[in-house]
Amino acid sequence: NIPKVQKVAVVPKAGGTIEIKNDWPVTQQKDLKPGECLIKMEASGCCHTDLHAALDDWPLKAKTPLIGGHEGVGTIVAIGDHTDNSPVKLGERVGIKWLADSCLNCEDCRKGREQNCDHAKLSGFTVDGTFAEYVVSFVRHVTPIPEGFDSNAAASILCAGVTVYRAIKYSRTEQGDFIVIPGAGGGLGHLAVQYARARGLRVIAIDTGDHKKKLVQSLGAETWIDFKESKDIVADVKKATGGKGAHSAVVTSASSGGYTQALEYLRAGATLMAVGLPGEATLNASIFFTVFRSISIIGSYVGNRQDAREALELAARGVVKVHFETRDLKELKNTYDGMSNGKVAGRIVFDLTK
Ligand code: 8ID
Ligand code: ZN
Repeated sequence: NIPKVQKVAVVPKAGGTIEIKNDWPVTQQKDLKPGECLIKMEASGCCHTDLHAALDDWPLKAKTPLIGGHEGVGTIVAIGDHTDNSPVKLGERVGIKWLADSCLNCEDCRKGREQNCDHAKLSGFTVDGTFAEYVVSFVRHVTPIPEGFDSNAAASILCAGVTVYRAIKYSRTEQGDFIVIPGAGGGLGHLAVQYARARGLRVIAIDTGDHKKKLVQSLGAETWIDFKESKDIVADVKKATGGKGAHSAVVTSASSGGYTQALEYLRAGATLMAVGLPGEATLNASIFFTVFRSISIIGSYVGNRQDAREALELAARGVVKVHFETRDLKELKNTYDGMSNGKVAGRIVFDLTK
């Protein structure tokens, strides 16, 4: 009993405004290709990437019309005929992440960088995403959700969580090291604070406003720097780290601002993990000092199937918690406005069961 039509949020053309449609067709069982599955959605988080896609402010172009959304949880209600060796079953609760599918056979996939696969399909970007009641996804890449873990709470682990989990995993930090998180009060950032704490790192959180300050302090940030109030962010980080600077920065701000001082407040041997994705900015690094101070600059892009499972496992055990507010999908436009103005602390999650 899969309905013929559904409610979705759609962007009809590049940079256009969002429309809520109640009569969007639902893909039926007979129309699923081998390897595809149909998921009845329960919840979807709203990532700043969805806003970049809707605004068309990236050098990559999304499909149109576009149903955005790429961190969602739901139940498999149909699987395409002739799907061999499916790792998931009908009735199973799974997550949809940004990386909807990859070939699993190329060098990138074999090396575990599935996100760099030339045949990658991207949820809410090159294929329709999770701002819908029913989504077509791919059995090989959906992620089983640990039993008993609330769907609304799990949703944002599928993008925000996995992304910062992986960035911190590869940040070459050790227990007791200092890590700076610009954008700490946002969706990715507030989870980065917690994954960093879980690894025994000392967190210096950079963002703005009292609400975000309280949030990140409650999550275990040791130092707070308000980027709108600080007179000298580099000096503030140096002071918090006993004069030497931090061992790593995981930059999760959606604008280039969060990157500006990062190379200056890092100590020798440190690692800059580039995560936030402003569309046009460049990173201005001195070649001389990058070499002389042995600085690593690493681009970190979402995560593979294993990263997703690891990030979810920690969250299901309560080691990290998504701080979220649930809304109706009709609120998508308001949510984007709030994000643009920096007013969203943590995440907004859409309840898709209503
Ligand atoms: O795979 C990836 N690398 C990946 C995955 C998912 C998302 C990258 N992203 C990108 C998004 O496309 C976006 O560019 O990460 C960025 C952050 O996504 P988000 O966490 O979903 O956005 P948000 O909730 O709006 O949080 C951003 C925070 O940055 C702060 C804002 O106040 C907000 O709390 N911020 C800004 I804008 N400028 C800042 C600055 N100069 C800053 N914080 C510190 N310093
Ligand atoms: Zn995302």
